[in-house]
Amino acid sequence: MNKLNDQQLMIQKATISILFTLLVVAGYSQQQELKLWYNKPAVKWTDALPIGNGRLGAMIFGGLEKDRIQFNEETLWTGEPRDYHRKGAHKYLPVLRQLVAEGKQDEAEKLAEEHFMGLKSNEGKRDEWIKDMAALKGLKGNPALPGFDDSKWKEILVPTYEGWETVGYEGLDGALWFRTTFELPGAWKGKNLVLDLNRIRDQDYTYVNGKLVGQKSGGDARRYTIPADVLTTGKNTIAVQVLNFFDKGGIAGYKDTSRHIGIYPAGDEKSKLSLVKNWKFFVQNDNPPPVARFQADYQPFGDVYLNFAGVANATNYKRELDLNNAVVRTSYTLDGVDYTREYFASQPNQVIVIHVKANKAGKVNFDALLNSPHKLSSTKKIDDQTLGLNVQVRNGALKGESQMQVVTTKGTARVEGDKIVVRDADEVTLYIAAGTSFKNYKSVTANPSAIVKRSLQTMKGKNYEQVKAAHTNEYQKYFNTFSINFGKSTKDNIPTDVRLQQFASSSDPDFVALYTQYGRYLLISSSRPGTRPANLQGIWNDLLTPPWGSKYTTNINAEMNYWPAELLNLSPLHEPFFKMVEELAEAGRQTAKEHYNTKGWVLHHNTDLWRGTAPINASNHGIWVTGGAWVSQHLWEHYLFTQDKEFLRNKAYPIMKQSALFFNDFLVKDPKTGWLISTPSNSPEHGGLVAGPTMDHQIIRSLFKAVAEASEILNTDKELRTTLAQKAQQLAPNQIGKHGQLQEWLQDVDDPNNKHRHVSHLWAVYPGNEINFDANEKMMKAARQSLLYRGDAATGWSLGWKINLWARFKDGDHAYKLIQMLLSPADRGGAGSYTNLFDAHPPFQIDGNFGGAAGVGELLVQSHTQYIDLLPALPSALKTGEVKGIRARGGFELNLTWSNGKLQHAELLSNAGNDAVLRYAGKTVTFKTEKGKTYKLNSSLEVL
Ligand code: FUC
Repeated sequence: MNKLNDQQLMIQKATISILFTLLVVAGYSQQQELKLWYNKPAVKWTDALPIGNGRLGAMIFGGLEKDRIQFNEETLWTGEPRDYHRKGAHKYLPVLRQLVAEGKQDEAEKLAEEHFMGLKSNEGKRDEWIKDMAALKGLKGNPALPGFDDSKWKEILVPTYEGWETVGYEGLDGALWFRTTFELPGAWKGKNLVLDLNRIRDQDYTYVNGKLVGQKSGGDARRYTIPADVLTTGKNTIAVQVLNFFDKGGIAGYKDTSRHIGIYPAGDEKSKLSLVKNWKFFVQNDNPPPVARFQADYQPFGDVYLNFAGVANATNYKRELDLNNAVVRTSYTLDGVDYTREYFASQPNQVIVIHVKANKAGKVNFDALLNSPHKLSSTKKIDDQTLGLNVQVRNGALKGESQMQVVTTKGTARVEGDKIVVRDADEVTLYIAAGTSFKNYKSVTANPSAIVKRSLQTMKGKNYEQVKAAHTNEYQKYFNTFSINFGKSTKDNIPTDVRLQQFASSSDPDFVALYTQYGRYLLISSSRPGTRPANLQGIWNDLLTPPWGSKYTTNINAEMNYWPAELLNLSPLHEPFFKMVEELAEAGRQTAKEHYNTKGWVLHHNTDLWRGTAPINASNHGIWVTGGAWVSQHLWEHYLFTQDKEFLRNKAYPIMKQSALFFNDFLVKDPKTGWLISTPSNSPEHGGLVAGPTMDHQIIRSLFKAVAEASEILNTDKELRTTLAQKAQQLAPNQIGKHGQLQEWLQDVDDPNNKHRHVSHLWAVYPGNEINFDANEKMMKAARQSLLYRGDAATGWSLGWKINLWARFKDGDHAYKLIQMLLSPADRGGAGSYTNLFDAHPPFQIDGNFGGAAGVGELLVQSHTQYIDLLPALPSALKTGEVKGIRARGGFELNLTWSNGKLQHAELLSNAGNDAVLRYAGKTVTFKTEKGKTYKLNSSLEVL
């Protein structure tokens, strides 16, 4: 073969390979299945599939005989509008600063605990209630006594390791009695015994044969001595009065369930007689006084149950969530008839829709119930086709109302008692509307009935197909702005739960694409313009006392929820977050004034529906001052991506400026170094109350820089610009410590073996941009070293953060390893993903879904320096693929295709007409762009 032929051959090969890539890629776009699917119904809540329209959310179980649709409305929370700040707390600021400067952390935290934390809600009259319970109020007879007749009491298996809530008593707090008996072994006669119940939530009075043998409150072990003279030959009676004020209740036994509660002779635990068995129990009082709380909890609203009779022998069962149209479907075959149920949450009509049909006439039969876990709730008939549900939260001001309306084709559907009875129909549609009395964070005067009526009215004259088409159109407006493919999947035919189990050990790049799109789906479903932003669980919560209140944690989690918004082309969905920031900026003024005596506004590490901004929980982590600055950064990022100057002028800048004004007043000079520092504060949830955590300075520097830049763009506040620029210079810099690490604190005290989940001092790598390979390679390497010390294993959101960090460190393979960890089954108890691909902290917390999705985007395009980097951290596992609609700062949108790890083709849409600076594989091109124009580039970055 001569040279020319060789070249020709190469060109031919290259052309074939490009054509092949284009064909394959074009093929993916059409065929891409974007479904989560299963061949069995959900058992656990985290098996169920989520739907949502930003305001209403629901989890679909798809049970054959009993289908459950657990739903939420985003404004149903405990609590009420109130002041959260502590008046005059700032008087303690100088002494707190002094104490942390002197390294007297314990003293500082103790003082802060007493005088510097925000205010809790009012505590009820606990002592009075306890006295009443002790006086056996509401009881006939005394259950402590052996002769008491408990024959009418119910039974419960004791212990309930995770609280009695988990065995059918959700929402139950109060005073309960538990009774059981045991036979005294002959050999134990005359001996003192030990009754070991270990953990009881919250307080107990424990009796043996009517004699009080112990009482305790809190988490201490219950190991009570029973004097020999209390015991009798034969049968002995144990009676425990348990008082539970809030959250999990009951005799909880041992966390390690292989250890048993029981009774044994003192000093001889080995011969313990197990008391793990059914005990008798009785609710003496289920209305304990309210518990004082720093912030409120997001609440479940209700449940729809659909009961289908005689379906146990169904075949072909399948349930699925189709991300392309945001519809969940359950299908099965029975006696030759195909049945389908479809469920979606419509934004245009503000209802949850359930549609049941069969492919033969008159075959749809079921009963539909509407109820709620709230104690104060009731179901009633509204009219022949409509059931109504009223709820009132305990410990709060809000009321909610819901209605479920039925529409049938043929057959009958009527309200009978507390259910809708459907018989012999061809097709049935249920519309569920809900609203609450929440008007805004200062008022609870909205009218839930009016909201419900309005929703139901929008459907008048429309059939199911029309409602569904309107839903799909509206949803796809967001969803279709972006697509991602990593090659045709060979795993579409495997149920998602099995695919999840296999992911880490198999090659399934398409699963990463599905996961990324699922992240976008979850954001669309929990955060539509005009709604509240996604909270710790998005919009999905079935618990009255959810983990961390299912609120907004602002030292990482709330922000992480919005990491995909700009990058993955869902910019309009950032709006609810901005609205919250606007409200926080308002509420946080008071907190700034009362706690710090400064101008501007401050937000600490949590907020809730009522926009609490003061420090909560405990002084060792609740006093962290840069929440406001971090959430403000999102406004600036929105501007960077969209180049929307009106937004910058009217929305973003005023809030960013006020946040900067807070820090302008707040920062103090460190006597030792002369730097400006943030004190007192905390490196989120790590290391207690300190002076000058690195993260704070990174965030504040970034804010000052953004405000200065924005003021220049808007041509305003020249003086402030100069001040902030100067102060940014004086702020304590990032420092490299003795282990080659980026220091987390002012002092070089990092422990390289520390595996804490928060990686706060890496903020300037991601989501910030101060530390990067272009600007400061040495510091970037130190940051990388810090991350290596922290290790890979982490909670769900921490994995999500680390994926983004490894992307910024341009190490796609390391990022991919963490993607595999995030996409590993969590049902074994660790971090990862549940069956429905919800992120597991554990427990469920949605931030990891969003952090993970953003991280995948960050592997493909980065724009946080002056360059738009194409495929900056492509993992070898994702070596062929295509992304469309991914966005870059400067107002750009990109489509990229790559094959065998090499860029093949790029398209750049310029939305703002800025100059484009693209970089790929060490090569940079710069060119002018025109607004609205698309530029095509080849694999060598030549504009075609
Ligand atoms: C922060 C984290 C926890 C959890 C909570 C909601 O406090 O440190 O891990 O994610 O938020």
